[in-house]
Amino acid sequence: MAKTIYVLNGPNLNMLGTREPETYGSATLADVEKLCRATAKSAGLDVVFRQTNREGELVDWIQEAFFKKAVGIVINPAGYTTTSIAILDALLAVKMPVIEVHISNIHRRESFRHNSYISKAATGVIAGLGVEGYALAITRMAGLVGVKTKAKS
Ligand code: CA2
Repeated sequence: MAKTIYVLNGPNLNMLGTREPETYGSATLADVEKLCRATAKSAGLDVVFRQTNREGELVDWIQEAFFKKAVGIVINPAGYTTTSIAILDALLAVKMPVIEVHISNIHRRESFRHNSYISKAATGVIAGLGVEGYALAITRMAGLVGVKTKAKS
């Protein structure tokens, strides 16, 4: 049975592709999900893909990933990046590889976006590479958790 990773998305990311294309591009969240599923499939991983506008729901899903024996978490915490000690604590507690993804380069933007609490629990951080950052994170996660990527024919 394939190993499972969780790809979790925070508040307002359900708006992708509908507003602010200059910052976040034109892909919708459904497009991001398709990209993640295709990347996970060729990396030999199963994926649980979710989005919520609620902080506690993200905490619940991080704990769920642990109890269901997932092997890693890719997370775009969105607006909770710079505020949520609860999400940080949940990620620290589950002790599994975590890759933090931001579609935009948070370090080129307003200073209030720079200080991520989540990074303190992250194995690595990808920012500014658009939605392709999710695919890069999943491919690297496969390497971190010891799954061999299928050769392309
Ligand atoms: O660049 C990212 O991925 C962010 O995590 C996105 C967050 C922002 O608060 C972070 O600083 C950086 C915002 C997500 C909102 O997404 C929208 C997408 C389209 C239209 C409106 C909001």
